[in-house]
Amino acid sequence: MSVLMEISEFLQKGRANEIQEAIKKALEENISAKDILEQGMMHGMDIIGDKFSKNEIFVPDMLIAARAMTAGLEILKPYLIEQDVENKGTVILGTVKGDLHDIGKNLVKIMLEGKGFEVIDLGIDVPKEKFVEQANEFNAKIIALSALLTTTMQEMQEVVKAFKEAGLRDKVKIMIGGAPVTDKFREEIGADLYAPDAAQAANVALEAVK
Ligand code: B1M
Repeated sequence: MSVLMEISEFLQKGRANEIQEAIKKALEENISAKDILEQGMMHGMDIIGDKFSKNEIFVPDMLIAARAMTAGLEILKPYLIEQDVENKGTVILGTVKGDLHDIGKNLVKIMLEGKGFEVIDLGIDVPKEKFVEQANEFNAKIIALSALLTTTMQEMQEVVKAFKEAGLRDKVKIMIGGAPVTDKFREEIGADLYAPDAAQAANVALEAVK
């Protein structure tokens, strides 16, 4: 079995220590961090998602896979980040209220930091008021919202409204993303930026502050 398939398997089984060792092995074999992430870890996570949809596995299984993903990202993080980049400004990042998924958000954080943004990570289940308060306090240029559920993506519109009501809408760019989110949805709710994955999120953010 190739080392990338091993990584996918360890992720599905939630084997945090083994996945870290397999990632180190892949890096030694000069496999790029991007391939390890996409063809190893995210490949495994997609299989977990499919099995969950088919009722073949349950929430605790998703949870241990998520722990293995986080353990793997610890090893991979330095390889995803560009060195010596100049400060590009502050981003306030969080998963919206009602939503507990944070792996995609954490990847977005790594990629934004890699491009030189200072990222204030508010975590998961973040109420709209908190985004507004932190944007004000840190004079943020970009508000980055993640949602993984079709139910919680609606909360993104509430965040956009909250910035309007606080009189701060013109001061920030609001970027949205997450599996159910699309550019069409961005347009519908009046957000500014959309990116389908973490690497593109960093590029879109960079363009927006140029
Ligand atoms: Co949940 N879950 N989950 N889950 N979970 C999904 C999302 C689901 C698609 C699974 C399925 O049914 N196939 C489904 C959503 C269905 C829907 O709404 N359409 C689902 C469900 C139903 C649920 C619960 C309701 C289950 C239940 O309790 N019955 C529950 C909800 C809890 C809540 O949030 N209130 C729940 C819970 C959980 C766990 C807590 C167990 C766990 C999360 C643990 C954690 O995050 N620490 C979990 C997991 C692991 C998943 C799956 C399997 C994997 C998600 C993940 O981490 N993917 C997921 C199925 C799947 O995605 N295949 C599923 C890897 C990650 C790198 O990808 O987060 O998509 P992703 O991020 C991507 C892009 O989306 C993008 O960049 C990343 C890639 O580079 N991106 C952005 C993300 N944010 C961005 C922001 C941006 C730009 C891009 O700009 C700001």
